[in-house]
Amino acid sequence: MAWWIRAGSNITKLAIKRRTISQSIPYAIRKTISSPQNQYFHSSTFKSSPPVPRSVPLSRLTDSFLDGTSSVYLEELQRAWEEDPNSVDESWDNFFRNFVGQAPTSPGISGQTIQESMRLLLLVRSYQVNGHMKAKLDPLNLENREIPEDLELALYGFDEADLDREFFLGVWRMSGFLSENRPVQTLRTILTRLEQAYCGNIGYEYMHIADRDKCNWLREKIETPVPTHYNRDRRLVMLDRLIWSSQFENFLATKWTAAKRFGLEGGETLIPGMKELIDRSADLGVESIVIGMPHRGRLNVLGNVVRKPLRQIFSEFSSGTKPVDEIGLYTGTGDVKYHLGTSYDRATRGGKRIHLSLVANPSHLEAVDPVVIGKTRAKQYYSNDLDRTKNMGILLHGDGSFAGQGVVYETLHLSGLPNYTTGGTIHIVVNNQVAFTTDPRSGRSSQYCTDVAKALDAPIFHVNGDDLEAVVHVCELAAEWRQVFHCDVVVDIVCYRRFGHNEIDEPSFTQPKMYKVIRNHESALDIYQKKLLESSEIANEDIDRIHKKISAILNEEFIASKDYVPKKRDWLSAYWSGFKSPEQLSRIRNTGVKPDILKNVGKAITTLPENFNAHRAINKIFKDRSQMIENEEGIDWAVAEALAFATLLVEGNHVRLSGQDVERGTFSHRHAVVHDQETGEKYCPLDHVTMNQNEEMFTVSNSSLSEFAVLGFELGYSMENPNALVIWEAQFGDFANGAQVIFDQFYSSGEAKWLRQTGLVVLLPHGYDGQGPEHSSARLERYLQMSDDHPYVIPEMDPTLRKQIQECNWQIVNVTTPANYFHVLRRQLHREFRKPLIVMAPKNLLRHKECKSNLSEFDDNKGHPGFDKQGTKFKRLIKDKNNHSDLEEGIRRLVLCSGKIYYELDEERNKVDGDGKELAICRVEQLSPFPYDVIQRELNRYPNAEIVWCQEEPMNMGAYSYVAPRLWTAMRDIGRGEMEDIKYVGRGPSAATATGFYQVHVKEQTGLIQNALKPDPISTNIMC
Ligand SMILES: Cc1ncc(C[n+]2csc(CCOP(=O)(O)OP(=O)(O)O)c2C)c(N)n1
Ligand SMILES: [Mg+2]
Repeated sequence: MAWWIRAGSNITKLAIKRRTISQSIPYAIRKTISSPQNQYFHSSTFKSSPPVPRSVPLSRLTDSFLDGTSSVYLEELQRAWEEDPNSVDESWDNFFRNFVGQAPTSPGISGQTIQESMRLLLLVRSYQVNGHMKAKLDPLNLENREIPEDLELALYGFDEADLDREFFLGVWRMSGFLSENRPVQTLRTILTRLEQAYCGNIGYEYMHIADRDKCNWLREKIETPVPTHYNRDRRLVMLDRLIWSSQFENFLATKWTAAKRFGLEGGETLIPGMKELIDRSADLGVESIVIGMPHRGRLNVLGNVVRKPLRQIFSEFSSGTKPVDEIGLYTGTGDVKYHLGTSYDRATRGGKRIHLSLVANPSHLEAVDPVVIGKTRAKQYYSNDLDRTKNMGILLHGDGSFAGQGVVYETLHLSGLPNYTTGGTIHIVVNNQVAFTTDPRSGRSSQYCTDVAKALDAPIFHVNGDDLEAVVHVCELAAEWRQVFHCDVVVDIVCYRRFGHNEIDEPSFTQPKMYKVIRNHESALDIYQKKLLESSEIANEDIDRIHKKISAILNEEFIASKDYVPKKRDWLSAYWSGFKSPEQLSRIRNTGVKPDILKNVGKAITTLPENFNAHRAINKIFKDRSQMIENEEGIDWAVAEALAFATLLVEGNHVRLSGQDVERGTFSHRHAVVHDQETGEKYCPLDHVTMNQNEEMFTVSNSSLSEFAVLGFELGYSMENPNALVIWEAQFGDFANGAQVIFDQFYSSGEAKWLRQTGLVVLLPHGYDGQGPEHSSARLERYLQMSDDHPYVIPEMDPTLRKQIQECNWQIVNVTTPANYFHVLRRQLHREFRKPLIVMAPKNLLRHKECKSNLSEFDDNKGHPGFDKQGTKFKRLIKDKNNHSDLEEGIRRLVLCSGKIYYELDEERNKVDGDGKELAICRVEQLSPFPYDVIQRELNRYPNAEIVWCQEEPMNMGAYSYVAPRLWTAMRDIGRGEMEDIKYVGRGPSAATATGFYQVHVKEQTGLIQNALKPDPISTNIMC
């Protein structure tokens, strides 16, 4: 521990001791130290001996004001002094010298004076650290906060009589009160400004930030010589905006008395605050803002901030959001009005235009956070916003959800990561001090609902929501902070909720006392109007004029809303023009690539630079890879993936792969980034596929250890521009359940609810190889259950008319060859629509000797097994390997399966039916939407075969319950049998996904494989 901590503590003890003494013997000590000479500090004018250093036992070092932040400060001083004793004030020079036993430079300095300065300094620090505890944040004044002792003068040995004495505060290279231009001040001046700055209607929390420049910047803004004053023009604008905010809610309340709108009443100052924040951001260079927010005040933000036409909002209130009379136009399922998103260009106060988009969100609080951040990051990429000053994210939160939802923390932690940062998000908490019916006391363990942001070094500005100008002030400050420091900041608007959680709720059931106060509490608008009238700057007529103007517009818009005809779907942003909605047929394209391109990119992705000292094993891998390309055979999974990425890059697309440990690959198979063993330098072959390739065009990035936030981020990223292959890979498929909200609320249903497409790919490692219950299953069944393709109706399957995929919510594949993986990835971009793709990714197939493809299967030349009428493309079903003819009457069993179990079945078949005369095995590569046409083709090929569905997952898991009704539908349609003709061979129903005992696993696995291929007919389902 630094010696000065002991010193500081010593002084604290002195201060405490002195206070105790002064209580019994008034002023006894003060008299000694406040001799007339030291009212003005001049180091040369008085002489006394320096204080004798005294050590304090460690056990007594518990003073609160020598906590982390004070210590950091003093440590800084010590460091500065050690480097250059002249860099600190002479008094401190002497102070430090005393403690290290050196002779002071100026023997005339009073130790007592030094102590006074130090105590004062500690007082200032205490205000900086804890002043917010005394700030008047609660408009209802119900808050019962204890004011910390370290904000009391007495603790530092001062009292009333000292107020008009001048003190020396030091001349540290410090902003605000401790700046060089005001070293000598009276205690009263210091205290008054400390109280004004830190204990008014704004509570600043920033002393947890370790960066000195950032703290100084804030001190400069906070510790101003006089409080901020807005001129009449600014005040009129603020007033106008507050009236808009207040009248908007009143208007909705009177027109739709029983509708739920999650009104903003009690927190109306949010709207002028946000508008000022946006104006200020635009002044500072921001051109586009992505906003994410919950239900509270959403309509108000949509109408007044984003400027969605009021007539449209009103029309949606009256008739819902589904457009009528638009036959054939895809409308999806729609969503309730307070979840919808929109985007508009808005004029700002400074005469600029700024693009605002409010992202649609589900009811799940905070789930939209990472989506907004991902979208913002994508905007930065596509607009070449290298310093991230043109595109910014704003997230609004409720107090309950900000403190309670883990995704908040997960999202905050993306903020500083190189491949996820957006250069700072502005968070605004509409802190109405209640969450539905829950009081903060029951809702969180931390003092503030914003404490989670302290982990990030984000400054937090708490503000009394009744004080419009204070709200505006901190909103502007937040905008400035973000543009200067490019990191997150939090504005906590402490307000209240005038009505219940929604308009039909009764809040007094649960918060009777609070609501008694609220009933008699003046609105923020009344308070502000009064304040302006009192200042005589604005007259009653001015206020009336604004009210009348706004109410006239609201009424006009209401009348216009009656004839409002919803426009054609406005779901395609500029980048998406030409993309097709589900009802517009998109041609099926092939995805093969010219052989010379394959060879060229193949070389780029398998070559490491000369003089690069890769690990020996990596060198071998790259050598093998280069052989694969050269010999045009034996292409493995990793090379196939890299070929897909490389060919997409050559075609000008952006490729981004993120997830835990994806650079190397969880199974040490990808090696997308290679590390020089001597220099530690990294090399990413896929960054060198085209000439002068933009560094970010191919991005592969290890992510933070979060599923929810990272998947949400990639989802948001993928929605910005369709010409990108964006992939999230789970470490093991089972971990994806940590991101379940994103799957349920966004990924599977976003297009249906909000008409927003995404081509995001999710890779979920899946497969039973004896690793136990947690690392075997990616829970295929869950995704299949959420697929919306009809189990009993076969859609149009003609290749020229087929829209099956377009009409479904997503695609789920369980691919078994490297070439098919290559094509399914490329297919994502080679079509005129975008659709989510979930891939059950392999584990042991990554190195399986049979799981290899020839380079010809990737190319577009005729004559290889992947080539058909359309050219080379993804195969939804892989036929039996024995090249059977169109009719094989001798085959007695058709085993249908999916995924890596195929290779085990095939191995067994080689033993029991080497020439493939009796058994046929087909792989269903695309499970959803179900490939009815090719399934029927295979059923017709083997008219006498028993039909078996074989899977390695337990019966209640895997694809069985999804496949069974669809297979039946396919069979029935061609008179090929009924449900009971489908025989199941696999594991029995189970609670756990897999056994934890390896021996049991082996027994089950061999059992199911042997049973699926056994010589006797299969008369009943077999469970192993
Ligand atoms: C993840 C999630 N859990 C629960 C809910 C149900 N819910 C809706 S609003 C609400 C209270 C939110 O409180 P707060 O964040 O303070 O916002 P406020 O409504 O007070 O503005 C709850 C629990 C939800 N929407 N999302
Ligand atoms: Mg709340």
